[in-house]
Amino acid sequence: MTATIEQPSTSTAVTDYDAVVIGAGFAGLYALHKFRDRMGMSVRVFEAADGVGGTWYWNRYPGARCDIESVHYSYSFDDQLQQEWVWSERFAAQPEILRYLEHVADRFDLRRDIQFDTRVDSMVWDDADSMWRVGTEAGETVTAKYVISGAGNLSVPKTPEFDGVDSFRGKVFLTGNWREENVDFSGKRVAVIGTGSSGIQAISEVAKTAGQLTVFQRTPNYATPIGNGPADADEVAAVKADYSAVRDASRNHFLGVPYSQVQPSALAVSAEERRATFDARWNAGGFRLFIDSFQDILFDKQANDTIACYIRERIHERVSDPAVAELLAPKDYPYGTKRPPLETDYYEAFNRDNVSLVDIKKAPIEAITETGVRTADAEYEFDVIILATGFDAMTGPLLKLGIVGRGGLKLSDKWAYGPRTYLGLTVNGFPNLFIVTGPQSPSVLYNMPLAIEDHVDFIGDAIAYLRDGDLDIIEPTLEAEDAWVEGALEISSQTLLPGTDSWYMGANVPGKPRICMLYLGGAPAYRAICDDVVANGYDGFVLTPATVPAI
Ligand code: NA7
Repeated sequence: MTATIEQPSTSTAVTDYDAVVIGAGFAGLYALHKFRDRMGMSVRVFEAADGVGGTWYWNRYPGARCDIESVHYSYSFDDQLQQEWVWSERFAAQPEILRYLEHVADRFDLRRDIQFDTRVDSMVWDDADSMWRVGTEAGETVTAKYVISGAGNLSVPKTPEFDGVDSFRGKVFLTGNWREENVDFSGKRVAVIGTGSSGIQAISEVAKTAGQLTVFQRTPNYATPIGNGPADADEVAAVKADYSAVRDASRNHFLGVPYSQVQPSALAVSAEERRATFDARWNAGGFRLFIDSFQDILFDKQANDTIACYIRERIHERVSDPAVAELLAPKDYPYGTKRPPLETDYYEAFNRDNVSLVDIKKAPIEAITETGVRTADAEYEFDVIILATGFDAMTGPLLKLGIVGRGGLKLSDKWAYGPRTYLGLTVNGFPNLFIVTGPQSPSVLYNMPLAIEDHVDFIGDAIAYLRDGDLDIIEPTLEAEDAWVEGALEISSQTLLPGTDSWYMGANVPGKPRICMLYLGGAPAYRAICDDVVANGYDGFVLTPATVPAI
């Protein structure tokens, strides 16, 4: 199958911009540089915040940091940039990542084409003129031939699900929309609700200074050591000596990191060998335990049980009170089927006198009150409540944009039963719309900066192909989209992920369709598919010329 080239189609109405890009995080910044500076397009970026950074702008909660080593969790598109930038820690904290993105914006003179403080709330495809009309909350409308969403996967925090939040007389923070820096918790009675990655990072930090910290946990998590510390000069020098080879190795790895010690099966080795492997990866830190131990842990429940049991044991070793340890140790779902949080001294926090744990599975939160939190069996008083309750992930950011495609088709209607995409990048009925790291691409299970670069490069190549062929519109066929969705779901059904309630499955948001939103075939397989699509002349897409040929 190759692309269909259709005749005729469109008018050649002039647009305000060649492309509108949504968001000025990792995706939007690179997209602007690529399309404007490398392809000569006119580009407008709309950014809701007053600065660049995306995720790293909005998540300033204490302890926020990346979970892939910074020498890998960074752009690869410019060798000078990656050679010159110096990370101070192995896993940089939010302020440093934000500084990096600000540096990138300055270095490539990006800010002049970014319109800050501007939230896009409508994007309507004009069939007659074959262009997007992009509207902002302030009432401005611009037109563009292409729209590229760099709105991210984890950028719409869940609306708090507790009654009475507004009545609380103290201060409420939301980890996913936290802009105050250096908040002082000393002497304060602080609640953290939620023990996902954000809650776990915040708890470890806040525990150090809060007068009293109460953690409300619904589901315990398999958190493992991040192994952070100052960047090791020798390790960094080794990476920089051959950065392109390191990036190639990353791109050839399932998760986009240059790890190479994974063994085929946790069940094919002796208990001693398995333990030695788990110990080595635990000590190395980061995602080594998750992704560089045994290949079958996400596919085989028995293999998963070995690692889940190992982590439970390690939690018990670190928490002094066995009852608290038992509460902190997950039992009801396989390891890795929720995104594994990485931690520093998280479990030790519960050994402190000023930290306590409340099981809200047993006694759920009934309401936030004027003075604190009421659960089914107790009332707690607080000065500060931190909601670390997660995001309307993957689809939330796109559905918030008010996207309407051909013939008035709303994206929210098209996706009423879950996202439907071709390659996680494009949607039938929504011509010339590209989604960077969209649902049904590897996205959050690929090292994000590299996933973003791959997608932006794909989009740039597609636009260049259209330009070179005097083509105007690119849109996936319904057939290709259906096959892609079916294929992605088929792969996910071979893993343990669908059995667990997680944001990967949309299961964390009440009422959201339950469907796996990731392509789980791994980044290398995914890229090979994308390469084939290109090599076969945009297989699965319909490409439409710009003008009706003269008769
Ligand atoms: P997560 O991983 O979705 O974690 C949210 C946490 O909040 C989790 O422990 C939830 O418990 C808890 N939660 C959510 N809603 C409620 C309600 N209504 N009541 C009680 N507890 C609740 O979000 P994060 O921000 O930590 O991390 C998201 C990603 O960002 C992370 O995976 C990294 O990729 C970066 P539950 O498990 O649903 O029982």
